[in-house]
Amino acid sequence: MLRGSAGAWAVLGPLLWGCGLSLLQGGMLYPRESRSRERKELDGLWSFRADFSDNRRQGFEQQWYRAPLRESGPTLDMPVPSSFNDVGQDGQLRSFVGWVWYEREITLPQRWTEDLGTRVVLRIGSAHYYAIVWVNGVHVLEHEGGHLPFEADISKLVQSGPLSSCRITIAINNTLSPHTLPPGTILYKTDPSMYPKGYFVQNTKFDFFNYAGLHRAVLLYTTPTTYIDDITVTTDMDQDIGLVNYQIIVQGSDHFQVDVSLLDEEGKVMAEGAGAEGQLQVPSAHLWWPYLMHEHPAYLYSLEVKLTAQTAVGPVSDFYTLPVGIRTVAVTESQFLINGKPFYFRGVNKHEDADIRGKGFDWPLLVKDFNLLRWLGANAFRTSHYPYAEEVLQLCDRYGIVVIDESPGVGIVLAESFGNVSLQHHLEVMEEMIRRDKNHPAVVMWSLANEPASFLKPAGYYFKTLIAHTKALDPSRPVTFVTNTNYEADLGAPYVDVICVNSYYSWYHDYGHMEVIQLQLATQFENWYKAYQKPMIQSEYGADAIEGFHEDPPLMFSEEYQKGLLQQYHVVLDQKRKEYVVGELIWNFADFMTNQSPVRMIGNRKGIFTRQRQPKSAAFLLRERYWKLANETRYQRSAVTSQCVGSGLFTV
Ligand code: BDP
Repeated sequence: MLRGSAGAWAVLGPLLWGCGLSLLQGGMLYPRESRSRERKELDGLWSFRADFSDNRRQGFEQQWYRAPLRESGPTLDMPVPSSFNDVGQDGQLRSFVGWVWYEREITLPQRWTEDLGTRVVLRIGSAHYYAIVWVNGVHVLEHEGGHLPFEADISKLVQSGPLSSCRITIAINNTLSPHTLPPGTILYKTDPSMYPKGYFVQNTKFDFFNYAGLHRAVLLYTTPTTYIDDITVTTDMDQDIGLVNYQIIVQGSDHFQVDVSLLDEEGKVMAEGAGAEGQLQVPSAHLWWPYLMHEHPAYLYSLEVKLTAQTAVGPVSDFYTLPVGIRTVAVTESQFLINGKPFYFRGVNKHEDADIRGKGFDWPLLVKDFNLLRWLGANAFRTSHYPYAEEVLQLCDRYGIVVIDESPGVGIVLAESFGNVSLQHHLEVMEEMIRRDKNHPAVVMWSLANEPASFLKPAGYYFKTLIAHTKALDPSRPVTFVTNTNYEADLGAPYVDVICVNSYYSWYHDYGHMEVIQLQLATQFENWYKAYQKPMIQSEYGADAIEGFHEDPPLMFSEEYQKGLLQQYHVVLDQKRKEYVVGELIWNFADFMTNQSPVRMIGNRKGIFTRQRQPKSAAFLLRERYWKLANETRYQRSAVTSQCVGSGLFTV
């Protein structure tokens, strides 16, 4: 039975989006250059200071934003994008909790400050966790949430008089509370015989280091004052005709014309339309297929949008080009379908994490990771446990790597984190996330959370509401959250489309006893399926291994144990994938940093690659498996070979 046909969603989608369901103002298109748009990247060295004062509020009390930061005290050079934690030699800064201050002075092109027909926007890709922004000492914006972009129109400020430079100050606080996403708590330790006055620590219930700072690009971009504010695209198929539904939001004028053209990869116009809303039809459409599922995966069209408007200052044009992949997604009782064909997630869980830069965006790392994914023969990953940089999703679109896009709802375990304040924030985060990521063909499912305490009483209402809202915002994609709760106790599971379960048999319990894995895993799948008849994904499984540690017979933390544990899982996955298991995502792609603890040896070592992206034995095992699976789920004309991975092409 089809739970929701892509066709019905495609019709409903634009209608619902048009109803103004969203609480958010404005779109969040990726800032691309075009004939009418320029960008100025502000990556590089910023001035930086952490506020070590007892109450962490000295920066506000002394108004550090009013004058250049160097005038209120010493500053450090801080690279952007990067976490601030690991670039220095100061242990106190590494574990700092509170407000840090970033500042950058820039010179603006003359036209930007003089042409009143130009709109200048400051865009911050992500600032973890709470950010306040000033331009030339004037407060322009605040944002909560460390993983999604936010922006402010600063035209008035930079066009208010003769001015060629502009000072941007950003104060960022990494403190987490029971109502933030992810949640956390501050614990004051008051025993004077053990701790100095005012001593506190930040506790979290998630297993990665709470890196902080300006993690993604900060930039300025321009548009005309009448501009394309948002584009929403959904796609469908009618026989071999690709249907591209589009809706365009324009700001700045009520008198405008919108023209759209859809170009193929050769730049040939395949369909044209006029008006802010409509449907384009592409005969003999090339579908967007996942990696290794087709001889030409990840086919992308370009939607060229042209806006023309009459304004007080004369005619204005704005241009924006959006990559579009035509594909459908649907879920049955036992299958996950992409373009009507069963899709099996052969993949990984990742983290945004690396030496020195922490969670700072880094192109070489990103390209390396995609080369490793394709070397593995993987076709999917989950953005555990927060939305990743937009550039990551762009590469997924280009390479056909399917994404389960996860919100920062990780570690929701306190009862108070299921209350209305938290729920309201989670609803807003889903809006921000869908607003940013809705047009990526690679994104096939939303994940709302990881391992919440979904057995707690308020969890039922929480997930029911959250899932309904997410589906109303985007009826075109299935919704899930990742659980480790017992199947009988889980109050959120009734509302998801796909059951995603994490389990660590023979690791966190029955340790050292790999012989119990098959029985326990088979029981897990059977119980869940009997209860829900929904497709299932093994969304995490794995074992720590320190590279170079060898023990045979296998002992925990050796490469042999990690490999052996995965092999036991694979036996059961091979049985159940013939029935209703639609995917397996290893925990984790690479080793990553965590808080210090007696069970973490410089971070979590469950990577099949080291933190420096070198393979452990398990990586070769998985590579063999994934290429074998790719050959089995043959939609292709003949076997694929791993040799073709270098070119990213698939040969027949
Ligand atoms: C899972 C969590 C993941 C952890 C993993 C582990 O979802 O974030 O890193 O356990 O303990 O329960 O390695």
